[in-house]
Amino acid sequence: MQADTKTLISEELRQRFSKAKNVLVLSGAGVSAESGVPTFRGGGDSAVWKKMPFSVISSAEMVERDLPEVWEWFNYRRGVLATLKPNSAHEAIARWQDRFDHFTLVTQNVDGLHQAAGSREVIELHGTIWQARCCDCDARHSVRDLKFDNGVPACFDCGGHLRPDVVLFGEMLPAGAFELAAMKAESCELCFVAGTSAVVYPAASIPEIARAAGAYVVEVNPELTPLSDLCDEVLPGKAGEILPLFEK
Ligand code: BV8
Ligand code: ZN
Repeated sequence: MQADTKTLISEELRQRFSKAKNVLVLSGAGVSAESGVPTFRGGGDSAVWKKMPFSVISSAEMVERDLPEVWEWFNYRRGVLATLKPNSAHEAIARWQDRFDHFTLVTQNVDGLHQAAGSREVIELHGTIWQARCCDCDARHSVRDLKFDNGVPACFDCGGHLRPDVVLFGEMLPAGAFELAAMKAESCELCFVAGTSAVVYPAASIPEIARAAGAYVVEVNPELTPLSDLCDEVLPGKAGEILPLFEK
């Protein structure tokens, strides 16, 4: 169903959008869904690798137990991503950064599609699939440079094992990323929560922080989430259809 520009966005929200000086967007996997990236939850729990749910294959335990298998899963995902392009949701969000005096994009996505659409200074709470990190010395290397002998690439600095530079279940977020996002959430006046099931913490606390600090919080999602009740407005539908309507 095509989103209807007249009925979907309230007059109050249009006014707030046109006057806002400080806006924050928290994005999740649903923002990349219209590009063809499978989401993790909803839509049939589609992220499964060799019969393992993603919460098993994308876990800190799996890095300890079977790092080559973890690389195989991430190599497969990068292969899929390499063929995909940003969609109209990524593009709208990229345009918004030049529209407001202060704009912050916080993403849980590791796919790099926001940057591909032109977004700058993206706060990547869960890291990026396009970078590897050394298990021994913590050095970061672009995955484009890696050589996969025996399934696990070696660090160019110390020769240690590299792993994907993403935040797996049970792992800490990158130093300072959540703190920066929380600080921005405290000062924004309008907060969009787009394409996230809002069940993974601490990411899901960003809109809670914004709301507690007085921001107007708007959810964009075809499904309700645990956050829906806290939101001032819920726009039911696809991010790629709804977000561009704000400029019409
Ligand atoms: C940590 C790996 C500190 C990367 C992922 C409080 C209570 C209970 C548990 C916890 C808690 N606080 C922390 C935890 C533990 C845990 C957690 O949250 N567990 C939950 C699930 C119970 N959190 C952690 O472990 C975090 N670390 O807390 O560190 C610590 C550490 C150790 C000891 C003590 C403290 C780390 C979390 C990182 C998780 N990493 N994956 C990878 O392989 O890619 S999870 C995964 O979920 C992705 O990374 C993704 O970023 C994240 C969130 O998912 P969403 O983006 O929301 O996507 P999802 O598929 O769920 O939903 C899609 C949505 O889109 C749906 O709502 C759908 O309706 C919608 N949609 C679909 N199409 C569209 C659409 N919307 C708009 N438009 C469309 N077209
Ligand atoms: Zn190293």
